[in-house]
Amino acid sequence: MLCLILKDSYSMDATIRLEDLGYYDELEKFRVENNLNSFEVGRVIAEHKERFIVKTTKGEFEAEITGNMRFTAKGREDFPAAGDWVALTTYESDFAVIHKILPRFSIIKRQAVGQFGEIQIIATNIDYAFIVQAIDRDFNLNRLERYLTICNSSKVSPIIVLSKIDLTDEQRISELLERIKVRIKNVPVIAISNESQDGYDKIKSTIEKGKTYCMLGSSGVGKSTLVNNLSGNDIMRTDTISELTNKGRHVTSHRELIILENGGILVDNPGMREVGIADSSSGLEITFDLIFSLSQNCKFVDCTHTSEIGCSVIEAVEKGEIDKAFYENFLKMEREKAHFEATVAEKRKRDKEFGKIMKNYKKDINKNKF
Ligand SMILES: Nc1nc2c(ncn2[C@@H]2O[C@H](COP(=O)(O)OP(=O)(O)OP(=O)(O)O)[C@@H](O)[C@H]2O)c(=O)[nH]1
Ligand SMILES: [Mg+2]
Ligand SMILES: [Zn+2]
Repeated sequence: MLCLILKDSYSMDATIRLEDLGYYDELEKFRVENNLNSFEVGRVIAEHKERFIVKTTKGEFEAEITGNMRFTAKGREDFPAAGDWVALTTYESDFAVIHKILPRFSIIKRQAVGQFGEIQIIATNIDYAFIVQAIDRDFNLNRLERYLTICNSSKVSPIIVLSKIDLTDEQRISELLERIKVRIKNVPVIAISNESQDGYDKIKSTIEKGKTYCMLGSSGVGKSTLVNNLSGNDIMRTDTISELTNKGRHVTSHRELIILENGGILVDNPGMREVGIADSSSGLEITFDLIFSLSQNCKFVDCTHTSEIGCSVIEAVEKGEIDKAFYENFLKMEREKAHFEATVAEKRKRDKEFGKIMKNYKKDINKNKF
């Protein structure tokens, strides 16, 4: 298993408390009510192919899940993920067995790349997500709205970070900030440079003790550099290091969690190339609330806002009241969501039918026994 040894700002101080990792009252209540007293509690700080690193008050443990957990799992969500609180048994050899995942208050997920209809968990129990986009070729409002939607469907508050501002001038920065403002309302935007550390004060002042933040964004936008600089330790490997070793780009390959000196908790993530929508909840409604509130006035209740007469959304686009690209991105993501939901429903139906066949088959076998 590939794994980094994680140091945190508490470094050699072994007296870490669960609260420092973000533990809160309801979890403790759940633990007591569910008779989990014989287990320890820890937080998953990294995962790689069903192996996990769990941090507890005693240190870090490499962990596996119980066979029972594996066999009863119905899908990806039944496996631990970075950010999860788990009940576990630890062994002296730094090894542990995870018995149960404690309730999650948020799950950031997307469509698994190359496996349509499947989901991938990015992180759990996240309070805020820093959506990092660089001012260079990476800048893309459609993609920004995708990230917002995955945050909005999972009760995670987004904060947009515009990075690498040292590579351009004031005028271009204001222009980009203005373009974000036209399409995205009510989401804080912080412009930063990891080189000059401009904007760092603002980032630092938004980070609260005991809250968990995750880094989302494409590869190479500066997520790990930001995490490293904020933590004061060189924990996450970034590109500059790999240039020194001349072995190609060192990208983040798995999810990691660290604690800052001010008590904030950060989860770094590998860059994502695709941000497929994988949720049927209200994510799109929040991201595109302007469109959803206009649609109340559409002539038809089932208006698709594509060609109908009396569509308030189309009217608003024609009058220039809503941005055309914003509207087009909405339609695209709506279609994608519908397609994803249909695929999931189809898959469920197939699984159910297969289950029935197996049941009948077992019955037949049993009948023939007598
Ligand atoms: N000029 C400039 N370069 C930056 C800035 N932030 C990061 N970089 C450089 O961009 C490259 C990628 O940075 P990383 O922090 O590894 O990017 P990442 O987002 O973690 O990438 P993945 O781990 O692949 O997702 C490195 O060479 C950094 O030195 C910045 O604000 N300005
Ligand atoms: Mg990285
Ligand atoms: Zn309409």
